[in-house]
Amino acid sequence: MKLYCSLTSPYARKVRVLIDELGLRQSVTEVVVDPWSDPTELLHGNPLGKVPALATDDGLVLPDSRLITDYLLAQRDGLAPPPVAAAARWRLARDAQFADGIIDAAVAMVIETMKRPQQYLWQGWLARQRQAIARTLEVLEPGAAALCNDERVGLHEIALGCALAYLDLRFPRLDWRGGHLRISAWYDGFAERPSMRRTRPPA
Ligand SMILES: N[C@@H](CCC(=O)N[C@@H](CS)C(=O)NCC(=O)O)C(=O)O
Repeated sequence: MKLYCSLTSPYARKVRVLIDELGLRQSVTEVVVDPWSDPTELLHGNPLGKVPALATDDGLVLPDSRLITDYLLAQRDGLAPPPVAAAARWRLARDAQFADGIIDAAVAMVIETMKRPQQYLWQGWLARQRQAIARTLEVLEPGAAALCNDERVGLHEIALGCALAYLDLRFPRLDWRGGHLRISAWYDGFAERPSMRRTRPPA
């Protein structure tokens, strides 16, 4: 398989971490591209022009980190088993969606500050994204004692780890740790997992 990715994309990082956690590293070649420069090889398989995109061994190219995750999990089991109780399973699915939402908000802020011409900068939009991130961390904090860093982790943990790492990368002065001591304590350990260390963006 081939994974089209960039080394800073938090969506791609979720997939790259998952690949390592599933022990699929030898089965996937990473092809590093800059989606913003519209490389032909990416557009050929993924007309949406976004990373990540996964070219399967059957020649199909799958866009979107969620779809790729589903595909990889269908190939290989290796994450923490889901809770038996449906309510607990839905809660973890919600938390994974919240983590993805933090990534969406952070990426929206990056586009606003790094891609949009300066004269069109929309401060209200930036503030809205910052508030969404702050509110979501507030909701996740009370349950953070249940976040794990065992041999097998869950999708919600991978997504949250990649979301927080992206906040550190792009917005080091955001201080997401303030007031979120449980999440912060968990993240410090999670960030040292081999999968997270391997996928650290270059300085
Ligand atoms: N929902 C997609 C989002 C992917 C995405 O927006 N990736 C960014 C990189 S962080 C990208 O390729 N942006 C280029 C563009 O928006 O044209 C996913 O989960 O994979």
